[in-house]
Amino acid sequence: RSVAIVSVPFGKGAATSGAELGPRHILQASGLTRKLNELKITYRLAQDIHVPQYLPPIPTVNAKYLAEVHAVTRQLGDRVSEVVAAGEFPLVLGGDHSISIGTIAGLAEHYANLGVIWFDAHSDLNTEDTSPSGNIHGMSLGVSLGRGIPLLTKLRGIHPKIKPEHVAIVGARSLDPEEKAYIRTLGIACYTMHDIDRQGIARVMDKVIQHLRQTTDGVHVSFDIDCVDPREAPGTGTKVIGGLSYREAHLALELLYQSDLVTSAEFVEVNPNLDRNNQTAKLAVELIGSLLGEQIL
Ligand code: DIR
Ligand code: MN
Ligand code: MN
Ligand code: MN
Repeated sequence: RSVAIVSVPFGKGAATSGAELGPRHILQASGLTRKLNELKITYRLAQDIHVPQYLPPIPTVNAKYLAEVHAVTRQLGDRVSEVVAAGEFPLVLGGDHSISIGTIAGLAEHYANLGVIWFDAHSDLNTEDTSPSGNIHGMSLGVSLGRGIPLLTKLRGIHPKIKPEHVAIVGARSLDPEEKAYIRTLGIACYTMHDIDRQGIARVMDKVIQHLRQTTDGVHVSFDIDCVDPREAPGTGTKVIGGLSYREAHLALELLYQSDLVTSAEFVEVNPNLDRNNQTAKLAVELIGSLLGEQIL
């Protein structure tokens, strides 16, 4: 299937600026299109999402840059929906993780039972009331589950976008107290680093794949690069020690390719300002390769 690359140069959902430079670095400096050519994957660059310079602020309790996040995610929802309607595979390049609100809004129009694999050190399940930071990238999975700011949860009129039983979080190691409680209450599948240490990433991914195969009609991979250990992925805004190794991350995505389940993907939170020799942007390109079928032999 042909890939449509959607660049989202937006970083205001995160505390540290720089994620808005992610798409350019992943595409240009690190050669994503060269990789796709090598893999003989047909692709096109969809029109970039326009990030407005200034918008009048929307009054909120505790959600920074809500007007900007809303403008970006609304457009992104339109774009992703068009791409799916055209029969293409959406590959969204962030940007910070708040943009997933838009990606998933666009997908939800086409998949009534969308599965989401949320690779992340965090669970991004905060609301305005529970967020320690007010940064919307820490709320985006919650919003897609229908929890939080109505302006965002109601995007495209589908509410909620996804169901808790269709979500799997992989790589978690930094959860706020209310996020833990919410995961337990809703019974969201959350494979923490403890589970991965204990069972191995292959067994964890087998469980995720088996479950989603039986219950969903499409699977979105939302890959926050901070799920990978900071040794391999230093160029990201909220690093947490003790993450996925280089090979664990690749193996997870190689197994997803083999499963033939994945219908869309996004790679977010690459922050070139914090990177070393473009290591993290290069890692993102290699990981995209694994998800799209690159094999060692
Ligand atoms: C924290 C950090 N849980 C928050 N979240 C991050 O601000 O909500 N998400 N870094 O990516
Ligand atoms: Mn995240
Ligand atoms: Mn994260
Ligand atoms: Mn984040």
